[in-house]
Amino acid sequence: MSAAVYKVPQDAEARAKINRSTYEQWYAESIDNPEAFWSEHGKRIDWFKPYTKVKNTSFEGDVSIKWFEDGLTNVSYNCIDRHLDKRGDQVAIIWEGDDPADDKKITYRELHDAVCRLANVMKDNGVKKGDRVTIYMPMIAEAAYAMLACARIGAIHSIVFGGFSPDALAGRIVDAASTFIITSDEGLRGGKKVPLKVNTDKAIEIAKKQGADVANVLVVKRTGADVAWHEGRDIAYEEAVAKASATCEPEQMNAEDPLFILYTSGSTGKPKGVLHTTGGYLVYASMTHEYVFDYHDGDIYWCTADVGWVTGHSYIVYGPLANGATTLMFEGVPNYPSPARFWEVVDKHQVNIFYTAPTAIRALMGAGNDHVTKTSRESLRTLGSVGEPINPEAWEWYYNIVGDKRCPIVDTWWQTETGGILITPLPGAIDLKPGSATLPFFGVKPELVDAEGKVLEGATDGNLCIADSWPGQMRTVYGDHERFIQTYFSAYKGKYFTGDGCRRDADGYYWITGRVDDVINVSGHRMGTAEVESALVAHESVSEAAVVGYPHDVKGQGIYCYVTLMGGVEPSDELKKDLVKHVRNEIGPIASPDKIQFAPGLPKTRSGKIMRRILRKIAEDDFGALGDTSTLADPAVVDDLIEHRENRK
Ligand code: 6R9
Repeated sequence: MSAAVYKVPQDAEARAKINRSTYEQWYAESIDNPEAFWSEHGKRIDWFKPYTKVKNTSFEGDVSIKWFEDGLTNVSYNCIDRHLDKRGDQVAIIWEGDDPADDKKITYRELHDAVCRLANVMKDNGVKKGDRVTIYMPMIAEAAYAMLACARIGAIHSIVFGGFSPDALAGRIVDAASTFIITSDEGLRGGKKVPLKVNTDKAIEIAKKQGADVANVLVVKRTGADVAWHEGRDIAYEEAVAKASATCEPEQMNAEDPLFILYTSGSTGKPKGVLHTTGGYLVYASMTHEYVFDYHDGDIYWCTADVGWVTGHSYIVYGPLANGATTLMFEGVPNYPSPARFWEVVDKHQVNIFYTAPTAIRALMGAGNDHVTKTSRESLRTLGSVGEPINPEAWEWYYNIVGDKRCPIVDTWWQTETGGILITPLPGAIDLKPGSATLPFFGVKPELVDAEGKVLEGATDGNLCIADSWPGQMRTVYGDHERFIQTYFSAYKGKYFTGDGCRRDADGYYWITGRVDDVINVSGHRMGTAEVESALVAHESVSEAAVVGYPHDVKGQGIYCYVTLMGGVEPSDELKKDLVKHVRNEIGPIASPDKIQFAPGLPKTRSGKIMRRILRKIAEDDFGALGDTSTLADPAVVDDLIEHRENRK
């Protein structure tokens, strides 16, 4: 842990919308009187019918979360229409292609045109308010059009990351009972093509067997690849939008009408459909975007995430556009054509605010400083980090080399479930400590609790809970409210449990230490160990599997798999390769196992529970501290696992 403190730079403070005393005053108000605080800040978005009720939330019993519940609004209207008078000709989206020669700028007026046309194409094909639309797209502007078009007509979008396999896509289509899919012929990342339409066709076949009924697939041309065409089902985007009307009135949505579903991994079972609603989500996404990045009118803002993750939803599309910002959408990867790409794009588009993930920072740090220092980066003012704990070395490099010691780093802690940033510095208000997400945002009440649920005070370690609701919070697990209650509100009565461990220091700063459940974080992507295990046991040669994370220099955590083979199957390197391929096919490349160890047996308690604590220690090559193994059914298996460990230092 780093002891260094970086004071708020004077010019950052002078420029900032929120300084330290405003932060303290607003924070106190937001906790002492959330009704009054959010009643005021709810007005930052436009309402067709203003709300009279502000907060109606309970973390007990059936758990019910409602914000601004009698207000009527529309997210697409707030992200586009309301800006047209003042900023019709301002650039809304700068699109930077995978190929550095490929870019384009879309003004708010052009965005309005594109979104209305697409909304009409959906309507003309029978998509109605409340229907679920699956979006499986590369990082092209049409992905943002698709989100906003859904929001405009009240359809609920479910974006599936373009790196997911047909199986993973099928599962999400089935769970959401989507009837309409938007995809593209192919994606393009780092010069490589991603067969999105081929995957979609496969996914629909799989989903059909599980009862899904997909009526239409709207296909955007990206690479122009020759793709199979299903007459009557598939629709060519370019032809359809050219014919469609460019006028589409935004649907009047209740604040609590669903906006989107986004699937995320938990410690058990299938990925959960995290459901976010309309009013509270947009208020929270836009407010955090403005204050956390100290966004000012005219700034060029770039978040490098993919729209397939929540960061892309809240901080590429909804937050920035609600604020009338210019948001940059990047199709490519950090190291293509070279590790200088990010900084070249920063210079090319004069980016002021840059938001990325620690895994990218670590990878670029490894590529050497020259790629950075040969660029100017003078436009940069604020840097951001999200997705996993940032180690102090990477933080210092980001601060000193990328930001030339000028730019505050906002290390933003949040989750798919939280809709927006919960713990973070504000660049003009909060002194920084490398590796700490620092202090809570307005309205957020963190609590550290011990295993028994006792609330711990002062400087301490504990499980991170949030004691009361904030407007951006998820409302339910789509189609399974009981699972919502069980997952987030059953461990500690009356509190939202985040699944993260955390330390609070003597200054009240929060330091997220990582997940305390069976979720691992690989390059900022959340993965349930159970998902990888179920992919492994689906292989004909595998009888049992246990998966744990281990520290990885670039990815943050790597995936370590213990695999027990079926009787008669011989272990081999070939089989290992086949298992890696198999997991990639089942879930996607982001779930590729880093290490596979064949294990004749797994350490289990007498009641049959796998002791993951032990497996984690062995994967970390730290078996000197295995702790109590006396409850194991067969302690001898541990010796074999240690002897054949893959991570020998
Ligand atoms: C936004 C996002 C959520 C999990 C979360 C935590 C980890 C995210 C972090 C961080 C330390 C940060 N996490 N940001 N850990 N410092 N600044 O990443 O959502 O994909 O749902 O992941 O990521 O463990 O619980 P999601």
